[in-house]
Amino acid sequence: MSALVSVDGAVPDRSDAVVVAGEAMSREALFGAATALADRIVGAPAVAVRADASLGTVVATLAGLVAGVPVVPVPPDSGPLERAHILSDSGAALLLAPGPWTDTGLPTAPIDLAARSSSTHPQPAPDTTALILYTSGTTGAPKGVLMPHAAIAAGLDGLVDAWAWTPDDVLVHGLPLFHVHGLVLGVLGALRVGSRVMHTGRPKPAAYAQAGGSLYFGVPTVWSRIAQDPESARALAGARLLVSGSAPLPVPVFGRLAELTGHRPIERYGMTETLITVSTRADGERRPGFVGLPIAGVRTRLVGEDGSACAHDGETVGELQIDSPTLFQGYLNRPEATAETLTRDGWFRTGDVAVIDADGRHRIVGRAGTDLIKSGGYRIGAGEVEGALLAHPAVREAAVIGVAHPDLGQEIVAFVVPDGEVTERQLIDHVATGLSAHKRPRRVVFVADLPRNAMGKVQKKLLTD
Ligand code: MLC
Ligand code: AMP
Repeated sequence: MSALVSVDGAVPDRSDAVVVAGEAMSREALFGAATALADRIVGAPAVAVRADASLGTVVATLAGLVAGVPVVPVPPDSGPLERAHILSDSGAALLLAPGPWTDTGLPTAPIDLAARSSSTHPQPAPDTTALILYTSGTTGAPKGVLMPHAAIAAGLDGLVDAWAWTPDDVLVHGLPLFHVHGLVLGVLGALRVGSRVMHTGRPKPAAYAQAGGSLYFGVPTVWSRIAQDPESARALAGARLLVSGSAPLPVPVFGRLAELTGHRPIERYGMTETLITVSTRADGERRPGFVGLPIAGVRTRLVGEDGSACAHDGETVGELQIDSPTLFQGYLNRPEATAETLTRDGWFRTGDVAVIDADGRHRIVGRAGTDLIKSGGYRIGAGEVEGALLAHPAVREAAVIGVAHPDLGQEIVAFVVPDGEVTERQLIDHVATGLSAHKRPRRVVFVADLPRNAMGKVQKKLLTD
């Protein structure tokens, strides 16, 4: 059994301990099915999971944890290009999928929710890779973040402490099960704590309102949509804690939520590579625009452009760097990219710009570059979308930026120098045939040329302006 999550009888079980999109299972049944699958995959170098919002995804992920086999969650809407990259780069030997996905070239095994096994698997060592999470960088194809069992355990225990999360909680969310927020916090967190979890399928305001939970997770786009739906928002008044993360929560949304629900939301900050490192505490001050204090075991510092330490005065802006037991083990097959994320003394460079006040409260000001876009809480590399556009025969040049958007935080906008006849819709659809749906540009602006500096580099700042 995995030390990260287990059923040990200490937590009372029930038939609807885990509910995903209307399907329910007890913890015991879940672990029985996961162990049966673990029996079949044990010894594999890695397994890929078509990570749709289903109990199958939960069982398959647990099977990997139990067997000590790294799990690679694959976005169910990923286009053939992105999917082929993830499957070959990760070295997955098998694809676990609730339904057919025939074009992958990998052997596929179904996930049987009714199977049961009581075999005992040896506990994986703490440094065993639990998950390989694909995430976008500024350029090129997504990189596989190696996340070990011990980091996930440390990260979840820090949140349990910060949020006073107990087995009495009922966690509700509807986030994708292939990223840290939905999968690590939203599934493994609940299983580690022993709280019930109800996944709503999609994170619609009405579904959150009907769920009757105590602890709610959402990205800012979800909270912004709830804040615009007063009836759904008021239904959350009986909750214990509303938690926002993955992108900045706009201060007006914080205010509106507080007004309608009676709860000042908790905001927390993290990254795929670091898990959640900074959070407002349930028993602490909840200040709009701030993400709170480092969680237990995490150290943070701010570093200026000249490499010197910045004052923690609430005003001086620097790069946020992190030293934490929750850190990844590196990017799979990418030693140079991994080395670039670390300082000489071993701290992780987040690429986020922040201030810290005299009481240690953190405020994220923005990102250092323009090439990582956050749209609806999804991280999108401008370079990957540009590459997909350039593969179209009627595109000569392309530059992709994130533009401020009231609902999504940022929206993806592509500037394209055409080479022949092509429409905006054709280019948006072209991106979607290769990459995940959320990487599609919302808008394509056709231009005669792109603004470049003397070195020939595209000046994205001018495009944004
Ligand atoms: C989108 N649509 C488009 C389009 N883009 N149609 C045409 N052209 C385009 N360019 C379609 C969508 O497919 C959808 O259709 C409809 O438009 C509405 O899209 P949307 O506005 O994006 O809304 P929605 O699909 O409801 O998604 C919003 C959301 C989603 C918030 C639910 O973005 C989401 O799940 N975000 C969570 C991301 C996340 O988990 N991040 C965590 C990363 S981990 P249709 O037909 O489908 O309705 C991390 C660590 C940490 O960051 O700190 O947590
Ligand atoms: P991802 O790897 O998808 O988890 O994206 C990580 C990035 O999301 C971080 O580097 C931040 O830029 C952003 N992020 C996450 N949480 C917050 C937050 N609460 N406030 C501002 N930005 C955030």
